[in-house]
Amino acid sequence: MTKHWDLFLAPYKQAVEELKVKLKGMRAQFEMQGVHSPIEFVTGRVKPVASILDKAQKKNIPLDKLEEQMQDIAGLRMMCQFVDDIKTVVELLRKRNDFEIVEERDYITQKKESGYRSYHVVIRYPVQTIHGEKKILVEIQIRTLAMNFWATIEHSLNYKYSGRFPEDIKLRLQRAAEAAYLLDEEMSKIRFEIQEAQAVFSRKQEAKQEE
Ligand code: 0O2
Repeated sequence: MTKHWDLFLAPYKQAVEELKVKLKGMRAQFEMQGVHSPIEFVTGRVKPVASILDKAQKKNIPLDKLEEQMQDIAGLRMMCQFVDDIKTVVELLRKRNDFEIVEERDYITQKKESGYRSYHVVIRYPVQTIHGEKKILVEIQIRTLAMNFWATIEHSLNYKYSGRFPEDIKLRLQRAAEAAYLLDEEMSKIRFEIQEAQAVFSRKQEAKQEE
């Protein structure tokens, strides 16, 4: 059974590793040009088998239909400093020709009832294997640091309460989501001040390294 899952997940693992390199590479290119990077950091993971089985059961996905129907077995996350950076990142993804975008879900203009905000791009990514090319679905979640903070906390609480939050926690999470939204708004308003400060800081760092 473990061998079966290892074989099934191998192309997903490969895709996550490859895409981490590619998406981190985008950040490195901005840095090299000395301009603000719309990408703060990138993470990636393959969904654990237990979570795949859980989700398949919840969403009634037959196990022989996982490849077509479960879009986030391979998942990447791209974190941005500012809400406007998300648009820039999505544009950059749309321009790439090493994968095809199959779906976009905007939970920023239409946040989920839980308070969740994020932009999801589902891509079909070609993995090269010894048996030829295999195209798999990968979900890329693009969000600000504030959105990520909220989602990370809510996700861990979800484990504790199995999605059935007591009313007071639900309310607090919704208020926290509102606070994260306001934080993003305030940061956007002083974006240019922040970027100027960051540019000065990185020039100082470079000068130090050259000494
Ligand atoms: P994990 O542990 O992150 O891998 P559904 O799962 O039914 O909500 P669907 O169709 O799979 O939705 O697509 P969706 O909503 O675009 O993407 C699901 C993923 O988005 C989730 O994966 C989370 O990563 C994230 N997400 C969606 N809604 C929420 C939310 O309310 N709170 C948090 N913290 N994250 C959310 P999984 O499968 O939950 O698992």
